[in-house]
Amino acid sequence: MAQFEEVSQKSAIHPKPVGLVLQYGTAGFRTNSKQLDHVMFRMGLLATLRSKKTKATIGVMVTASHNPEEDNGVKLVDPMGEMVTPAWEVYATQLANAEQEELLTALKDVIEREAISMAQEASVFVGKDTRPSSDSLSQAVLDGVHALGGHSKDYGLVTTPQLHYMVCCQNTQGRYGEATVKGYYRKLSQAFIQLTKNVPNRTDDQKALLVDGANGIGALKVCEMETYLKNELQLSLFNDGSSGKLNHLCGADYVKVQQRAPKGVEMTAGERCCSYDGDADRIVYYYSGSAGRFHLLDGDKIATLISTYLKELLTQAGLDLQIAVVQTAYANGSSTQYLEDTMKVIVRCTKTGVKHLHHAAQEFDIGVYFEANGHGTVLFSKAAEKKIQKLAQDSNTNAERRRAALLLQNTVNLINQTVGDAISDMLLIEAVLAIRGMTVQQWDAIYTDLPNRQLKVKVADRRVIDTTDAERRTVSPAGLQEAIDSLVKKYRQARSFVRPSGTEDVVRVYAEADTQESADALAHEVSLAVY
Ligand code: 16G
Ligand code: ZN
Repeated sequence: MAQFEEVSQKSAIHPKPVGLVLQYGTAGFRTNSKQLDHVMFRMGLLATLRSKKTKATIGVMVTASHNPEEDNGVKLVDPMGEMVTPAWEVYATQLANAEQEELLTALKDVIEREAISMAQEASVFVGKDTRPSSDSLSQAVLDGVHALGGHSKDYGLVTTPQLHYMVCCQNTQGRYGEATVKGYYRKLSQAFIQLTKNVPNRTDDQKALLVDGANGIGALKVCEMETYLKNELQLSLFNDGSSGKLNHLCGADYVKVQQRAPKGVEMTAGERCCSYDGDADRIVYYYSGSAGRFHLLDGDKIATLISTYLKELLTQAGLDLQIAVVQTAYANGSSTQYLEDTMKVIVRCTKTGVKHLHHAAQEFDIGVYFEANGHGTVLFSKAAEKKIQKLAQDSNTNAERRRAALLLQNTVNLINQTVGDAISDMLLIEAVLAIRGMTVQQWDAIYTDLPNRQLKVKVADRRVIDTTDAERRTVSPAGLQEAIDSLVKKYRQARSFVRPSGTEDVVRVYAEADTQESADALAHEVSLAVY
């Protein structure tokens, strides 16, 4: 077939290094950018097949998120803007690892197994982050799409969540919004302005926010968006990419793991600051307290703020909708306790990785999900959205209920439900703080984090560690869990777990306890037990 000849010819321009083996991990392929050209071409092929199979537009994002600038990566986006379904992650790995002469066989194998009609049209949206390697790598993706006769739209530089949003808009015929970057800015900014316009006496201080753009795509995009916000938010942007290196000593991952302010951000006491990661799908907040102490507000604090706000609005609106918060094992024990015991919301724990949280959140009327590292969003079921909309439009409803319903409706519009989105989350947090008249310190004081420590351990083969119970317990190697249990018993309010990383060749250790010294000691002792 002519189509396959084209694939053969073009793949020769994107040859696979012999013997190189890569794995579609938690968030796609990720490694040094020099090893990825053939993977990109092949993901262009696979996205085209996925598009034919689903008869919908598929997304391909070229990014390595918070990883160093020299790395790159690629993730596939399914029709509703969600991460690609796990069965196709397996195909992605097979296709990426097929040696040059096996590529057509591997491709035909997918076509056969999925009974794909090659006559079906295909459409693929492509986006990329600001890494120097992203230009040529996204071109390789496009080459792959075209080699199989697919149509493409190249969005160029966009954040990961913007690309997810475009795919969802396209496949819902505009019901979710317009599939353009401007359409995204308009939808989010209008919702933000609607939410904040009736907040009395917002001072300039309350509108001011320091943003660390991690020297990445988020910095560029939040700048573009600023004019749409009509001064309702006054951003001071640091690490905007004009001089610093991507993710280097800055960005959400650095701030969360190091528990310190990023380089280059000049913050004065009490000022609200936030950091995005390299592709702007994560956000964390922080401020400098009295005596210059650094205070971090991570994904758990964000989930608490948002779920508290939503629960209050539901009560005011008199809407009987079930709200749940989805976390991972990394969620600080204090946050879980506060949500369950004080807030009385349902809390679920899933394995690490956005797709797991997203999936669990879909089971509720309203599912708020956040990883402690700042990746998260809120999902509303279709039925919940309808109820909210109906009440917001019901002129017979009393004023208080209607006001709450209108706030809920604008909140729905402000949220990017396809995936965690630093810009959308930032606007939501800013709106919630404004509406509730809260300072960052008051938000921080909702509960006090238990001191905690994360460590990485290099082992010969991390796959010998097998976990259960949403990664909170190990089942192998034999004896490890018992060892952890007995170490944990030595400390107060203590908890610890280990899990193999899905993105690096290491085992991760997490420990929390009543004091920082205890958390540090426990993490250290557990890491010794892992060897
Ligand atoms: C990826 C995941 C992130 C997760 C992290 C864990 C997505 C989009 N990203 O970055 O959610 O927290 O991996 O990494 O799913 P680890 O397995 O190395 O700890
Ligand atoms: Zn990211």
